[in-house]
Amino acid sequence: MKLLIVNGPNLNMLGIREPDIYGRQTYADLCEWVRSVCRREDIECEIVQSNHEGALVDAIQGAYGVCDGIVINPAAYTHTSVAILDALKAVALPAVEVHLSDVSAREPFRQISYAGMACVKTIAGKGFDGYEEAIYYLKSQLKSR
Ligand code: CA2
Repeated sequence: MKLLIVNGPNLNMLGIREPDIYGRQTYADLCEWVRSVCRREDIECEIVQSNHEGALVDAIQGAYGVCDGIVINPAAYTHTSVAILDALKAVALPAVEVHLSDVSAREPFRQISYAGMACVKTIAGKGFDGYEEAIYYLKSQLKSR
């Protein structure tokens, strides 16, 4: 089983600013956490982070025929990107949307999620643990197919 983990703009800045919202751990810590969960679950993973919408679309398209599922935190593109929504629909892989913060309790502009419209589940407000929950969820869904 192989999962693509996609992280959007500014997530590479984790731990540097806004620790009250996103915590003090860095992006490298997040990648290590995801890798350790996947190792434990015997899942192969590829982790991609980009600040560029097209690069995120390319990464999602690249999962077609290669990965079994996608965990995606599109960051700010969550709330703006029809291109990422279309890419998720195009590859038609089971995808779980993850947000570190509880977007439902934040600004009105964060209440819309385009990517979420193509996802089987959304997990928000659980920090790094949200990625673990997403990986477990996809594993259980994929195993029961
Ligand atoms: O809560 C999340 O995971 C978000 O996807 C994070 C995005 C935000 O735009 C979404 O609404 C919710 C922001 C990514 C990280 O932004 C940083 C900003 C300052 C310092 C460090 C990271």
